[in-house]
Amino acid sequence: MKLESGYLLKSNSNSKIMKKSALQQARAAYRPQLPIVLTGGVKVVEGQPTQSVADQEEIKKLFPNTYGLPELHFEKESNDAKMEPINVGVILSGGQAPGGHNVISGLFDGIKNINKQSRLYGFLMGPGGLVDHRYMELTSDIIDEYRNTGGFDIIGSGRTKLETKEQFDKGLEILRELNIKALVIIGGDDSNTNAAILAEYYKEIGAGVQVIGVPKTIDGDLKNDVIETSFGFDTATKVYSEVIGNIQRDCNSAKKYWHFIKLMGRSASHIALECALQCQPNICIISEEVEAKNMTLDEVVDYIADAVVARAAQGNNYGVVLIPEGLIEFIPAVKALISELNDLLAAKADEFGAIEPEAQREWVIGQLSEENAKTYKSLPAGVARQLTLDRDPHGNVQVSLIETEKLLSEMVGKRLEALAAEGKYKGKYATMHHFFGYEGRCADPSNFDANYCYGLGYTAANLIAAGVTGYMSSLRNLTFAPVNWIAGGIPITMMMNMERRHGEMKPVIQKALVQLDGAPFLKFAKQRDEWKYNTCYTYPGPIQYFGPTEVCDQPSLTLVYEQKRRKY
Ligand code: FBP
Repeated sequence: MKLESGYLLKSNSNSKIMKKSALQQARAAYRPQLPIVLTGGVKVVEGQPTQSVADQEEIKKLFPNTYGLPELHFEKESNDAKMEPINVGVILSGGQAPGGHNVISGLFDGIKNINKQSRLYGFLMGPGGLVDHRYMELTSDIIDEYRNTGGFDIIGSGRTKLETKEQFDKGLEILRELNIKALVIIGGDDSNTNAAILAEYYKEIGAGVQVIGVPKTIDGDLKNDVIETSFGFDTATKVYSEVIGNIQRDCNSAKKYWHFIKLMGRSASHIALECALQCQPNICIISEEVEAKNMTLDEVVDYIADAVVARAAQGNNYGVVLIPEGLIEFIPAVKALISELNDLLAAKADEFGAIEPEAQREWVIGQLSEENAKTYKSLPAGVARQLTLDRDPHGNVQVSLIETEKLLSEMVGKRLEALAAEGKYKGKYATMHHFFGYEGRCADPSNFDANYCYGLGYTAANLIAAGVTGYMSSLRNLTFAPVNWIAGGIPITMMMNMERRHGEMKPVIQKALVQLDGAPFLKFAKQRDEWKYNTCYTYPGPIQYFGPTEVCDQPSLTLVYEQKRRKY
């Protein structure tokens, strides 16, 4: 169903009367910087054939047409020959991340540079728009409204998982009708996994449609040796760091609360770690470390209570604790429980669905192994129930719905009561709870994300021009000025391994978790005891869009520390 041009624009905001803030107006004029190699004619240089990160034989068997492709990078070419016009489709998939609109504007400008007659179609509300044939043409008027803005509202996003042949075939109908020869999927690890599967299928049946992925997610867990960071991480962590800094200042002024702050990021703790590096809170829990040290929930609680007791002894009954939202999944006993629950609920979905909600807890306990039933019973009823609720379409527990910050602060409170009874703690313990996630996902992109996203979109257009499929758009060298960034494409199969999903082994992009021997974690670990007992808060302040480069253009500390080792 073709929707009137500008459908979402109008339905969202009645754009004709939409009032623009002063910042919006000034920001619209920002011109993202492109890598120098993309500013004229471009030549494609092939690297060596690639291998998947693990399970090579299985992945090769599943992707016979797109496995082993070479890495590509672009070099400058004196001849900027124009090509035939091309029609391209674009999809925003999954959670919002700052900069998505700039990927689309970079893609738009890139295909117009190939040929002015090229056309861009946006599929509405995520991958579902492709299957249901809901789309709109993105014209220059619409694109100009959204340059350098946050959000995904230009075409909307959704979490429909593209996985069946029927969906792929249904999608192909509309692609053929619109004469679309390339589809760009802007998404996280799961959506890019599906992009690779779609690319393989279209290649196998000779559909004549290229599929290109773009690495998006505030979580920062779609990265590896060849994809330095996903877009949105930089802006989102800057927004959270601003607010954490403000809370720290409030906390240090009133000196009466312990603030428990949960931060988005799904499984990985990259967001919490980056915010800790930026703000120097008293405590930041890193889920990956909890797992590696085989810690129990009680041990995590003891670690926090230790800080509360020590600070109270100095008369400081206040502090800040950062908690990654995926923590609960990383407590080894809970992880084992979730894994069994995933298989159980996949195998007996109908039986479970037919049980009255009040009886579900007992039914689950009766089905689980003894060890996991014990863990399940030990969790507060609300948290245990959350673990049995619907997964997202990719099979993930919806960790953002679990109130870990309250769970921990209550458990710490109980521990302090016990310590007080033993005469080991004298202090006041008043708490505040926060959850930062949605606050940062649609912020106007920082200069870094504005440039990075525009460049990723423009690179995607060049990959389309190169005629390749099953590639992810890539920019590297990101701690240098954008003009020096290296643009190219990485075969998505290179990032894949086999993992258990919904009770079956599936090919998926390997998630990047915090590496405990990586530079960002080591920097944090070196300083955290100092931060824990003393008050060493730093206050990053709001994102600056205009001003000196050291204030406006700095990439995340995670990227800076990770890339220090790397030489190009
Ligand atoms: P993506 O992985 O799709 O980028 O989404 C990231 C995220 O923001 C997570 O941090 C969070 O757990 C989840 O989305 C929340 O999902 P929803 O938007 O469905 O509430």
